[in-house]
Amino acid sequence: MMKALEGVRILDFTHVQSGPTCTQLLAWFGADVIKVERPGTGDATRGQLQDVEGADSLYFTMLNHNKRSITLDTKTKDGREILEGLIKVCDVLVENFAPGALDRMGFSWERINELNPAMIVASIKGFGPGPYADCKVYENVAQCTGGAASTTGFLGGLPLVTGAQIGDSGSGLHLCLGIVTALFHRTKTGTGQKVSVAMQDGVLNLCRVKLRDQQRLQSGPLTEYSQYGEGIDFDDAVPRAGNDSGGGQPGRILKCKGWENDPNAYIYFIAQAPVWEAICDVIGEPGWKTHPDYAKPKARLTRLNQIFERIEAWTMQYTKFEAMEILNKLNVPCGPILSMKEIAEDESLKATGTLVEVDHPVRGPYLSVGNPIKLSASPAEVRRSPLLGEHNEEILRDVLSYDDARVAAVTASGAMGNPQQLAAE
Ligand code: CAO
Repeated sequence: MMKALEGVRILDFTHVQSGPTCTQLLAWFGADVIKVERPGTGDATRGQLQDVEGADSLYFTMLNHNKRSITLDTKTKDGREILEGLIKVCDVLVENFAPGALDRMGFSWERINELNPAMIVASIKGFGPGPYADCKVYENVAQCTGGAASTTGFLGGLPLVTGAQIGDSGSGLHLCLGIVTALFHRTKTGTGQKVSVAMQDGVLNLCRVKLRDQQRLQSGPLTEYSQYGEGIDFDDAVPRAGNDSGGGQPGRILKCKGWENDPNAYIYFIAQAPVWEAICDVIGEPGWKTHPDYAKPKARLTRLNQIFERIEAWTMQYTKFEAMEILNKLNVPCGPILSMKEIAEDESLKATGTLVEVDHPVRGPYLSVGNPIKLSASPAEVRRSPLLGEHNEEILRDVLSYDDARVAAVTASGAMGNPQQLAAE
């Protein structure tokens, strides 16, 4: 079966999380991803949060599947020459260096375009053009500057960052879409272009509904927020809304049986209007179906705390899975709060390949998240991440057509790392 991106060659200059998320997706879709890493250390995440001594960390292995690795000091003469060769034969260069690093390396957009006019150059930076354009950025900085932190948490509490990596992995997803779009454009025009994603922009895009609410504030209070029902005035900026549902249907996280000892014995419950009558029946409040204080969604808005307290008295009689089963039959949108342990043991996620067990020659088997995007004619097969410089020689020979003498000369030059160490490997 032909992979969707078979024949596309990616020069992967990414590191840490945002860029590698993007190139891993491209690799899963079938692109040949050549990861260029600094000799000796490689991507810094190889050595970060290590759980098995001497083995690449899970941080690295889980973000770099299906790629090949070449070590290259791009600031040496031979290293630069190899990089130039790779630029000429690759379709896309992806990077997430600090602002200006690629230019300082001698590979400006103009220079790359000169070497390969069809090349697409895709970059992630923390910010777009503007006062912060030169700043280095990590995940939580992007969550804070893109509107996520100020709108996450409880009213009166600290702003909060979320566990979902919307700054890093979110930007990688955005960039990936930009790249395949630019590839499509290139098939029509033959020319490359720059694809840029700022992490702040990516987070803001994911916080679109909060910018919606910012503007709605001008027309009055946000009636679906709990604070409206609690009689607390709104300020001039979107407040933190706890676990309120972001949409037009009120929702909350409610306790389930065992909540006293289990931090995840909760269910997210959405009191969707079309199933209101079924909710009233199941919780034992049939009178609410016709009572003027409860029958219509608008009337319920000022009583959400009281309503959810009553629903919670019902959910607390059941485990989150029992409650889910009962509510699903009634078409009530809901979901148990799943711990990472429960997710890691979920057989249905394993059956679809969303969770995969991967073997690694140094660390042994580990669990990873596979490709969440399923293509029927191009299923993703997850292969382990490369060891540092594992494909040095293979890439020189197969991609750049170097002969024995040239491979030996480049290896001896030190451009790919300490020659003695390389010989020992
Ligand atoms: N050969 C030679 N030099 C190399 C090299 C190679 N193979 N690979 C990298 N380098 C050099 C770079 O050229 C750069 O040198 P200069 O500073 O002299 O130009 C240097 O290594 C460091 O690169 P960096 O500044 O990108 O790395 P950092 O660790 O200092 O910063 C980060 C990391 C993530 C803050 C920064 O890269 C960044 O802001 N990236 C953009 C935003 C982003 O993606 N952030 C999310 C990261 S995931 O949380």
